[in-house]
Amino acid sequence: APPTPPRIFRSKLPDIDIPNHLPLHTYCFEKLPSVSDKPCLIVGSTGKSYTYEETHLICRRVAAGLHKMGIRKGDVIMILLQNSAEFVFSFMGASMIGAVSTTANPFYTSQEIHKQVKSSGAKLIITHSHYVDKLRNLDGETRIGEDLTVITTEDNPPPENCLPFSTLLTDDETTSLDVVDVGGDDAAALPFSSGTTGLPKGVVLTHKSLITSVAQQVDGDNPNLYLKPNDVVLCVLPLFHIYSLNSVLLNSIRSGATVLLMHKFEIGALLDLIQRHKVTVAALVPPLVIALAKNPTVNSYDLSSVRLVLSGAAPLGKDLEDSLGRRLPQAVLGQGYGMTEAGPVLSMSLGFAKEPTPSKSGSCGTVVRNAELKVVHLETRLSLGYNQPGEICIRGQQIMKEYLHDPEATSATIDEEGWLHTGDIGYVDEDDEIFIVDRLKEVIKFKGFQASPLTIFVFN
Ligand code: AYL
Repeated sequence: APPTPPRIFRSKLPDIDIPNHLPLHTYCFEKLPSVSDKPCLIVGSTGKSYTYEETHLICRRVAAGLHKMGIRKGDVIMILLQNSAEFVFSFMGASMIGAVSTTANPFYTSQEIHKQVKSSGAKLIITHSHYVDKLRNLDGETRIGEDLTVITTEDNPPPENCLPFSTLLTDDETTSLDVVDVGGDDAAALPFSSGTTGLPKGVVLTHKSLITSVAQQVDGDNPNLYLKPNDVVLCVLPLFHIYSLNSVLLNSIRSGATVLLMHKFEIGALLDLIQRHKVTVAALVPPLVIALAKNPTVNSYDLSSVRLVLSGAAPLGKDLEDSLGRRLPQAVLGQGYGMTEAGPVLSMSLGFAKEPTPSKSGSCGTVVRNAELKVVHLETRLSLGYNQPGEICIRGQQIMKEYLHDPEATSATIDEEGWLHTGDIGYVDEDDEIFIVDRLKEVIKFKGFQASPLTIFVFN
């Protein structure tokens, strides 16, 4: 008898054409002419805002500035920043010249940062002045200003041997950009992740993978995650993590929505900003859901503008989801399930769609469109049907290209048929909704983010 074909789960939404041959920045800013005067970024702490046109112009200036500093296609820059407009300008500017951004948590120890600098091969770091000390003389070799260019966001005066961000803001934004041919299989982002085993590794996400992932969420006649130009999207989760970079920043820019940047989480400031800027969409992790659901100060703010709350990166219990639902009765609550290596989104609640189908409390939604998901038996590796827990695997153009310089780890994660093995145990119920029940891997998660035991996370 022929071997039984694997049981493959698909989205209820039809596949769409995804323009993933484009460069990421071109795809994200594709609708620029129709939103040019709308606010793209608002800096929460100062209230300063940048229209789409201004944002795009500054990104192009930074691109030309990076080129002037010797950064070329394929070169890696490290973005070691808290959420800020400069983060966005740096990431998009790098993309425009085909450079790759490796993002890191500024709260990492010197040692952790230095490991990532070495392993990614970053030539230039963009950071805040008060983190520069972490970069000095880490191995007794690297010298700031010599082997490593360090750019700081605060201008007057920058720390010794560092350059101010304004150096990047050349006024000849048109030069050197048009000649760079980027897109498709070229790397765009290089986040670090431990994956299912071992130490942090560089996850190569290409222009194609990131465009595919964003399109799977926000494109099509009936997008899985429906964002509109008049949405104000809360960006409190750190952009150095792929969840916020992809599902908040890239999704919002593609959709012409406004991104409200918060450089750190503080409950009072958060509530104040939601009320003041009439936030409509909030992407959260379970610890922030707890704060919103349980903190008594929430009652003194008007949060009625919030229409959608996305939770991801860690399990969200049914009870917690229900108590947030009582606080925000007007909002649709639901989960996204992602993994850095998976591009990152595997599934999302269809309650967020333009024509929504409600998802069950506790579910991670349905597999995204233009992708295949299967659940395999832990021993036999055979694919399983409805309601049978096993390892979740995903296939599609959104997944990572590879782990940087690590073919062994790559082939242990992505098999010959293109299936990425997540190390998560879950099942798909008879309504095609995904439930995660356990993890095979040893990843340490702290407040929803991968962390080494030494790491003090930004939310503390
Ligand atoms: P990484 N429920 C339970 N566990 C989850 C969930 C969830 N909703 N989402 C992620 N995880 C766990 O690489 C799971 O073990 O990326 C998964 O393998 O830091 C691991 O976290 C991956 O951790 C979104 C929504 C991105 C979520 C993400 C998560 C990115 C976390 C985009 O829209």
